Amino acid sequence: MTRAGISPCHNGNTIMAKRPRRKIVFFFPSFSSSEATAPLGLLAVSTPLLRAGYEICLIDSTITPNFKRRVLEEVKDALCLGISLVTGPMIRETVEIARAIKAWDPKFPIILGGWHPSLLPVQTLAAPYIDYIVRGQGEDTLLELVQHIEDGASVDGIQGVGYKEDGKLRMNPERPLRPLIEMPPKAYHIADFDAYERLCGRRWAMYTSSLACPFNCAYCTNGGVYGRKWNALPPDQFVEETMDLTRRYRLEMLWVVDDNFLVDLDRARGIAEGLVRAGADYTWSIQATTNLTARLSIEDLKLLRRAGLRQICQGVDSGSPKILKLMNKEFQNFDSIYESAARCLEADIRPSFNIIFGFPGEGPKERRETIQFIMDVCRRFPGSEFWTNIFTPYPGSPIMDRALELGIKAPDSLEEWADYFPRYTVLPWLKGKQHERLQRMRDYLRIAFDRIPIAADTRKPWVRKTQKALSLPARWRLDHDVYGFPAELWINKKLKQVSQAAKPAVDAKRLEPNPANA
Ligand code: B12
Ligand code: SF4
Repeated sequence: MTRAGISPCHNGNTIMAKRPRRKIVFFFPSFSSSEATAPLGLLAVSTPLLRAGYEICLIDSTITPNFKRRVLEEVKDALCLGISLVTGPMIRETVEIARAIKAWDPKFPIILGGWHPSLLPVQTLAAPYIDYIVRGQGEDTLLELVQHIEDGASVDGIQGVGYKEDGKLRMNPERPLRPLIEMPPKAYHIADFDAYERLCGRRWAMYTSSLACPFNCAYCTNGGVYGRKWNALPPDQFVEETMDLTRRYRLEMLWVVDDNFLVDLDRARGIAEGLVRAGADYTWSIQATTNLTARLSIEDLKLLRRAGLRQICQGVDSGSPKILKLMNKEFQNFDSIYESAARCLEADIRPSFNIIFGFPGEGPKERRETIQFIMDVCRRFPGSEFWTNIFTPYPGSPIMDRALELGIKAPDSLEEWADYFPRYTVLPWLKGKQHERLQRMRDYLRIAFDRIPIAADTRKPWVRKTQKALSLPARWRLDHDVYGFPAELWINKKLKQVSQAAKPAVDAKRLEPNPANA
């Protein structure tokens, strides 16, 4: 049986849909992480389709070992396949699935949506195995597109759609952005939270409460898709929806993936007050800029803590004033970073900072400044955590043209973008010995100070203790800028090998429906 008419994925040998071709199959390619949960973009575009009477079958390759066979089975009685992807490794499985489907039926419609097709629509559509791309918000666009495909009608004029006609690529005009408050709730009920929990060790979900960000950091692609006009859900809706969501699916945690949750401080306070009143018993984390976090008083932060907030992820990005300027991050000063760390910790909220190494203009001097800054924050404010990345330039970001001038080669086809990240963490201006040295610094930073990932900590106590002991020589090395003969890294690698938890074999298809989902 279908779950209340929701999931028409074939269950054993039973073929669900009697009406021909009213089923849409969605595929979510793996982003190679065990910190997996339901793909929000696909849950968002599902609601209008479900409301219009379509059936949805969602296949997430991260929780479905035989995903290719499953997709090929499910498309047999479906109208079309939709895939959601960002630039990088997700493209590999996208291409694999699309090619396999075209080998089975060259006419079966394949639609790509999400960040990569939104930022590079023409090149994505040019792939011979792709029929349609959707740019930007997909809720309204996909519904219209699917209805036209079903009717065999021309899709000319459907805003946000790119398509092929007589071998030519056609791009319809963009669809104006709609504020989040006008969007329907996401179809969380089609997600298999049991399977995600088995993989990740924690039961959690993502939630969006605002769109866009008023800032314009040079490496960020958000402006190109969501613009700069921040808009948000009111506190009541946040409280009501998240209470319902966490209770219905027994979630222990929500990651609010808004680009900048704290733009409106009164809204944040309203949400916290509402959650406290409602007796919320889940924890949550947010993303926000340090300047806005530093605007919160200690009372505000304590209120948010009582409401379940446990972590504020903040893009510090560099410890060098010169690099922050090049990144267009003059809105953030160093005082605000220290203030934010101090106050968050006082309120027992984890300040979680991101760093981007290798931004154009960064040399050994600026890298050293950043390392010293990280060490200083972690020592003065124990409990602060830093996550580091190496810069990858993305199309659609303000820095992309400069990166091309500096020797980055943008791929010419969809499939070549699959290797773009992480290949382009080795940059024309950061390669060879310099790159190796940076990777070593990052490895030492990882063991020098504790960080708490989303996935459950499966390390044995003795592994944890030994890793803790390694943090002391790691800090010494970072202080003295000495990375030769990295014995601690070698020991740590061995420790990781012995403590690696076996990945559970999860096949969503074989799972019993969760009564909470019905
Ligand atoms: C959550 C998140 C993650 C999570 C994903 C967790 C998960 N379980 O899905 C994690 C941490 C794994 C992650 C990783 C990375 N991420 Co990320 N991530 C995000 C974030 C914050 C939210 C995504 C989200 O769910 N949004 C909410 C949904 C509702 O919105 P949406 O995805 O935009 O979907 C809408 C449309 O795009 C469209 N749509 C989406 N899918 C589809 C499908 C179809 C068929 C259709 C028609 C339409 C459609 O309709 C939806 C509703 O309107 C975004 C930033 C953002 N503002 O969105 C960055 C973002 C997507 N990530 C980004 C990047 C760069 C990365 C990393 C490369 C970072 C890194 N250096 O490691 C990795 C890549 C991982 C990999 N191996 O491929 C970039 C993508 C840029 C690009 N060119 O693709 C973004 C935009 C951040 C940024 N500002 O630069 N990420
Ligand atoms: S603050 Fe974050 S979301 Fe806003 S522009 Fe900068 S990187 Fe992008």
